[in-house]
Amino acid sequence: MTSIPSWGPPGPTLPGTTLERHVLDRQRAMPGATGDFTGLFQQISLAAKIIGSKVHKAGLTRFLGLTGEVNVQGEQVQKLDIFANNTIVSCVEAGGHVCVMGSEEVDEPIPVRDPFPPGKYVLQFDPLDGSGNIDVNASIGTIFSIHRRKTPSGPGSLEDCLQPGRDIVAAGYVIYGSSNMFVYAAAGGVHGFTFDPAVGEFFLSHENIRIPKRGRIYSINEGNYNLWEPGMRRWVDWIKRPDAEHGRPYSHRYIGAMVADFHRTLLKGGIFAYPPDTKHEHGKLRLLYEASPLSFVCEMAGGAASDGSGRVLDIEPTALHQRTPLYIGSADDVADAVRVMNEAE
Ligand code: AHM
Ligand code: MG
Repeated sequence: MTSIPSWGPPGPTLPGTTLERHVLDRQRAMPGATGDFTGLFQQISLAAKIIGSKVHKAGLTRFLGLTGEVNVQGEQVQKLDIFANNTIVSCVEAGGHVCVMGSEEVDEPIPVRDPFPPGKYVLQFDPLDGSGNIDVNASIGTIFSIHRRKTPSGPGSLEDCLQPGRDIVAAGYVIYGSSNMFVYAAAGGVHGFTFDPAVGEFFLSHENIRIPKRGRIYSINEGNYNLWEPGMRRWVDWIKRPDAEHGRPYSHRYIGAMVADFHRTLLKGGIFAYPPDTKHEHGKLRLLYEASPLSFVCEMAGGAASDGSGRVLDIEPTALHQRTPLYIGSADDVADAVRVMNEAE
């Protein structure tokens, strides 16, 4: 017999810290914590695992479902973004931690259905962002944010959804790529977890992510060049103009799925932008479940996010699906973009 417990000293779960353990440890340190927040994260992470598994079989499922939307098991073949939406809604509402949800795929706020009790949080999400990338095996992702409810009790409402990004309690994204990753930001910083398919868990792989103050990459759909305002064109011309002393020209990278373009920007630095153009008067991206959550992640990692004139997190939302211009990434690169765009002619 030995006096040392055979399971070892208290510490991280072996072979690493799971997402659930990470959130739980941080919640335990908060006075008055009830476990609701950890519970909500468990539901989101379960949904992410289910969606990730489906995404990785997407080509096969599509092949099997070619004739008449029914696969060989006789099941309806759903579009993946609808499948992702329904998976998140059913995982999360059953947990009892939210009172209402907002989704890119659903016109109105999504109430929590009977028999599930309304909880104290509000979840907003884009279930499968960049879903056009599925057909070409490129990365796609899920984006989410969590607010506390504003209405005092009962079913949640639109009022609970229309909250500025600065009041987000936690936000993050899941990227379905060469590996699946879950990145979340809360009061304790920004942390990334990589999915181990053999164990079926997300394990901490990127602790306390900090975005570089300046990068060397810009990310934008430059096919829209002639649809932009002159200030926007001026900034892109400037960032491409050789200036060895200041590290220009920057390299250009654009996957066309914001989660993937943002993930690279977060890790390597630089800037991602979706400005207004003649087709998209207010930009293309949606404030509540695309721009706001990623702006929260970016600021928590030391970066910045602007709509061209002010902080994205300070925009007061007026509609569930409203759009906003977005310039997000390294603090110095976002400041340069706003300065050059707004310079007098
Ligand atoms: P989606 O929510 O319909 O997928 O659209 C959002 C996506 C972003 O992921 C991406 O940054 C952008 O649309 C790409 O748009 P574009 O093809 O105009 O460059
Ligand atoms: Mg989207």
